[in-house]
Amino acid sequence: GMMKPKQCRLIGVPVQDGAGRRGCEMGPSAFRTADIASAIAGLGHGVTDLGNVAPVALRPPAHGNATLKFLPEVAGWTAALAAAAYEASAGPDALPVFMGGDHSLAAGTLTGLARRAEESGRELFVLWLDAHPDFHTLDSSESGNLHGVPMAYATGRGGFDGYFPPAAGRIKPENVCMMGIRSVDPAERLALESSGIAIHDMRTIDEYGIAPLLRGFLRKVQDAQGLLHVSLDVDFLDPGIAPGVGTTVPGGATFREAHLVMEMLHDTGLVSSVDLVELNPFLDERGRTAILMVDLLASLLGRRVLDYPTRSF
Ligand code: 6HN
Ligand code: MN
Ligand code: MN
Ligand code: MN
Repeated sequence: GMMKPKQCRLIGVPVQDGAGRRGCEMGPSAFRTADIASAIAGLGHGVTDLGNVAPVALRPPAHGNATLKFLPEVAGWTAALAAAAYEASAGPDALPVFMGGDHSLAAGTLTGLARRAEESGRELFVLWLDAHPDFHTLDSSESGNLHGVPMAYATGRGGFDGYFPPAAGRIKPENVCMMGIRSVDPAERLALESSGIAIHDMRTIDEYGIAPLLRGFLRKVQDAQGLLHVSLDVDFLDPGIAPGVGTTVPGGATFREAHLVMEMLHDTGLVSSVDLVELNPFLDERGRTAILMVDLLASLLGRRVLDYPTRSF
């Protein structure tokens, strides 16, 4: 049923080294400027701003893929974030919200949350809302931008040992559902085919509608009484409504599709943590993308237009 009052914990992650363009380090400031804390508190949830995470210093060896950028820095963020995510997810009502920062931060949050889930005897599920699957290994990345690898790392694909920290916990690929996908590199496509990850690309969403596809996944999470992490990349949204991101891809989710996903998530009461990633305030227009992301989080946390009777999904 519906989401109960949560203890929301805001965690700023000013990482931009994983993205191809500078600016995501300003993301946490933009979310605070858009008054994310008041939006949450106004819905009856507790909210504590834990401030920003800082990376630890790691010195992995040089990697054979010479295109990789900022490998030591992203590895250091991953170690710090796995610990931060594990800590911030303690307690039955905890709902950490990681304010990015580029999507490389999910290497840390997913693995730290997976460790928490393992210790509490629950399955961790992941709803990945993104134009991209971010399923490259360190070897297969062509751009060298490490925001393209977190899902591969968190699901235990090979080649990270000795470069990234040992994963704190692992996500089962069968527990991952991706929606909004419309830009996939050849190496990712090949690896996804045999991965067990459920992928609802934009073509499938256009054809079947986003609600039935999401409902199928949420039933699975509910049947397992799982924990549910939502990783929301700004580029899940159509660039026409969300210009503040470095990796725009045409044909993204509409305003109502995105809100509907959040409203349905609220009605399940299953969400236990959220990443808000890839916001680049340097590319935004008068804060509109930051405000939209905060409004989407508000829908996930119970904002509604009318006081409907509780809906099952
Ligand atoms: N993101 N597949 C592309 C690359 O550079 O590896 C795009 C990655 C986008 C990353 O969406 O967070
Ligand atoms: Mn992404
Ligand atoms: Mn993306
Ligand atoms: Mn690529």
